[in-house]
Amino acid sequence: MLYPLTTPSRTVLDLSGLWKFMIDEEITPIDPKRPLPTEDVISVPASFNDQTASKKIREHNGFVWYETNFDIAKPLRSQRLVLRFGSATHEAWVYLNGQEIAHHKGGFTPFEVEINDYLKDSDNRLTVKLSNILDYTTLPVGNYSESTDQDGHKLRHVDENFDFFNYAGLQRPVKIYSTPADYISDITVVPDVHLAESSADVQVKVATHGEIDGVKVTILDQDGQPVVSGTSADTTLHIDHVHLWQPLNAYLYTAKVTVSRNGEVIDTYSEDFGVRKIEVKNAQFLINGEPFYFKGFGKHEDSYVHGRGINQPVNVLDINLMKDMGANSFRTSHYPYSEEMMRLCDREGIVVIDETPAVGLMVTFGFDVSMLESDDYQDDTWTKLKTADAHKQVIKEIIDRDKNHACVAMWSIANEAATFSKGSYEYFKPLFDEARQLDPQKRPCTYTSIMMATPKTDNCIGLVDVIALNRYYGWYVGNGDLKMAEQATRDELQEYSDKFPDKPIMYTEYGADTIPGLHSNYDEPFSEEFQEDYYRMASKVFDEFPHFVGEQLWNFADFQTKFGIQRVQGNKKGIFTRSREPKMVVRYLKARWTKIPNFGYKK
Ligand code: BDP
Repeated sequence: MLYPLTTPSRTVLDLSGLWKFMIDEEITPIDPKRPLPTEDVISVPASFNDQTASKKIREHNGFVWYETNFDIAKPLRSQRLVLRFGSATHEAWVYLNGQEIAHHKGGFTPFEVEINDYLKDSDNRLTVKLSNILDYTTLPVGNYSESTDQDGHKLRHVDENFDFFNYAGLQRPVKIYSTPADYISDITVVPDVHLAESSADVQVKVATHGEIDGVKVTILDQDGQPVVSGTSADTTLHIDHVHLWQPLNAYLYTAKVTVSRNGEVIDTYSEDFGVRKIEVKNAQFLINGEPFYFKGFGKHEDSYVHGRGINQPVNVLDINLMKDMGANSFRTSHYPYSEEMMRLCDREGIVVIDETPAVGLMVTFGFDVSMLESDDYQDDTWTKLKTADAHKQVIKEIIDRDKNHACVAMWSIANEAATFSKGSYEYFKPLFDEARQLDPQKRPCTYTSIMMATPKTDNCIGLVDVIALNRYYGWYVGNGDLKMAEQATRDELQEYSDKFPDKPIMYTEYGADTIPGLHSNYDEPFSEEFQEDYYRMASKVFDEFPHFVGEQLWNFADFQTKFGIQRVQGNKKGIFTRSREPKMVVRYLKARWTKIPNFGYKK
C-alpha cells in the first residue's frame, strides 16, 4: 500500500485539525445524515482520551463520533480522490455527507476509500463512528462485558488483557489524496544484494489500474541522480558499486515510477528504499553478511496529551536519544507504529522488529507468575480466543504496508501468547506460513515469548527464526534477588542454546519498575540503584553466550496503563520518564552500548 505523497500527478490534503467530537451514550440514536449534535471539539490526530477534563470521556468504552467539514478545490475534482486513514482505533464506520462509504476493523493499520461519487461541490461533511471495544475476537485482546445502570442503559466494559492503556480515536493522520483516473496502485521493491561484488539486483514490481501501456522505473541515488532504469511493470535493475543501507548509516535510493498511455505520462510515484541483505544463519543475525547485535528497546507510542496519537517531535527525540546512547534498534511493541515513524527509521538507519497487535493472547494474563512453579502450566486460551481471522488480516495489512521498508528487519507475529498451551502450534503454524509467503523480502519471523513458555514447554519455538525472550528474573520472579536472577537467566539461556544450537537468541524485554528520584542505600527494588544493578546483572550473563544476539530492554520510556495495584500512573520500567528525562541507568547503558559495535560483537 502506497503512502500518500504529493508528486507531479498527485496532491495530498491533510484533514488534521479540530473535529467535532462526542461519546455515544447509546441513549438517543445518532443519525449520520444530520450534522453531529455537538459543539465540542477534539484535535486530530491524537487519542481522544487525554484531551478533556472529563473522566467519563477518558474512560469511555463503546462508541465515539468525530466530524469535520471540508472543501475540495475545483481543479482537483476531476481527479480520482481517495480518503485515507493512517489508522482508526479500533473499528470505524465512515460516512460522507450522510452515506456510509467505508468500514474497517483493526486499530493500527491504514485503510482508504474513493470518495468521488459521494462528494458535493462544497461543504462536505465527513463523519466517523469509532468503537474502542476489544474482546476475544479482536487484536489486541480485551475482556469485554456489559451491565446496565440504574436507568436501564447499557454500560460497556473493556478490561485490557495487556499492560497499556486502551487509547483510541483518530490517532494518525487523515488525508485525502488525488491520483489520475488510471494510476499506480502499488509498488513492491525487493533488493537482492551480491555482497562480494558490491552490487545488487533490485526487482521493482508496479501494479496499476486502468488503461496504461507504458511503465518506466528509474532508480535515483541519494543525490537524485539516475542510476539505472527499466521499462516494464516487473523489472530487475542492476546497481553496481551499490551503497548499502546499514544500521545507523542509512542510504536510501528512490524508485521513481512513471506510467503512461500512448506516450503521455499519466501518473508518477517515488518510493524510497534501502538495499540491504538480512539473513539468519549459524545462530547469527546477519545484516549485509555481518553478525548484527541488537541494542535497544521495546517501546510504546505513548506521550502526554497525545496518548497513542502520532507525536512527531517525540518520535524524532526518541530516535535521537537512542542514537546518543549507542542503541541501534527497537521493536514496535505491541502494534504497528505510524507510517511516519517507519519512514523516519528508514532515514535514520534504525533497525525495527515490526510487531502485529497480537497482544493479550493468553486468557490467564496477569502479573501473577506463580504458575511458573509448575513445569507444565496450561490454560485454555486456544479454545476460548477467536482471533485467528483478525490475526491473519493484520499480518496481511502490516506486510502490505511495510514490505518495502529498509528498517524492517524481522516480523514479530505476536507478543507473549500462550505458546505453552494446547492448541498453540495449530494456531500459529498457519500464521507463520502466511507471513513467510506474503513477505516479498522473506524477512525472518519471530514472536516474543512469555516466561511460562520455557525450552521445555513452548510448543511453537520451532516456528521462529530468532528466539526472542521476554524475561523478568529479579522483578516478577524473585523480586529484588539479583543473585538468583543471574543464575536463572544463565540456566535458561544455557538450556535454549543447548536445545537450539542453530537459532540466535535475544532478549526482547527485561526490566524493573523504577521511580525517578527514588534512591536506596540498599539497592531496593523501585530505586534507581536497583534498576542499574538489574541491567548490569543481565548484561553480564548476555556476554557469556556466543549466540545471544541482542538486548532490547523494557521499556524505552514510562507509559500509561490501566489501573492496577502494580501500576502507579502507569508502568515505570522506562529508562526515560514519560517526558523523556533520563533515569540514572541511562549513563550505564550508554557506556555499555557505545562500546558494543553494531557488527561482530559476538565472534
Ligand atoms: C510483559 C509485556 C509488556 C508489559 C511488561 C511489564 O509484554 O507489555 O508491559 O511485561 O509487565 O508482560 O512491564
